[in-house]
Amino acid sequence: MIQSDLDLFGPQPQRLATHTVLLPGFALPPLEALLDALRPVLRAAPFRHMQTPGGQHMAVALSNCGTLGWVSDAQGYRYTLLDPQSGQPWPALPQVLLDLAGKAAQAAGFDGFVPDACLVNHYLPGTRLTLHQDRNERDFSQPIVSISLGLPAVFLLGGLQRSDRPRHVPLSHGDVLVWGGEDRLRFHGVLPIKPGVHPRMGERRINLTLRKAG
Ligand code: MD6
Ligand code: FE
Repeated sequence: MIQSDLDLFGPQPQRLATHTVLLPGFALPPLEALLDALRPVLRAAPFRHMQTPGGQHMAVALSNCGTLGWVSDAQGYRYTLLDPQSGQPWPALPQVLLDLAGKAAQAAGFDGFVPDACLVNHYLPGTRLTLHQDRNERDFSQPIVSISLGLPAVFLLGGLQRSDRPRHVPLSHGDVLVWGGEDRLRFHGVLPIKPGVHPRMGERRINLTLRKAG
């Protein structure tokens, strides 16, 4: 097969580890519907910089939709039913996001993924996310689906020890990363976002991480 034939099928999934799969451009077909669904979510629950248990402010601004929302404050990290800023339940998880997350998980080999939490992270140029593990969820057998929008990023895919040297994974607008199974507790982070303006999303990166938290 010649290269021009291959291109007709678009970029193929890339397995980065046993249970970690990158789906390049997977969020592009439903992108406009996804952005339409996000607008009212972010009106009801605007981006904010949460406090860390150590008393700093997070560089990443965040919001949530779904039954459960991830929060950080002086007491620590946890999921809540109510947005602490409004006192109201987090906005519902839009159907387009539920569908996209289910399809992405399936494409990566995880059947029947039904998230109840979507963390929405907002990065400006220069913002980074330090190495961490996602361990506030109840069931580590459930995967995580992560959608990247806007400015490109370098995702740090580490190992199960903080000291394991992370692999650098470039993430572009529309890419979806799915991981679970034995990779679920890998350390990971995001290098500082390079300055730039994305033609559709402007001067920002937005990451949506969908989880079954409860
Ligand atoms: C981000 N993502 O890409 C931050 N966590 O902006 C995460 O922290 C993350 O992408 C767990 C699984 C996938 C992720
Ligand atoms: Fe994470």
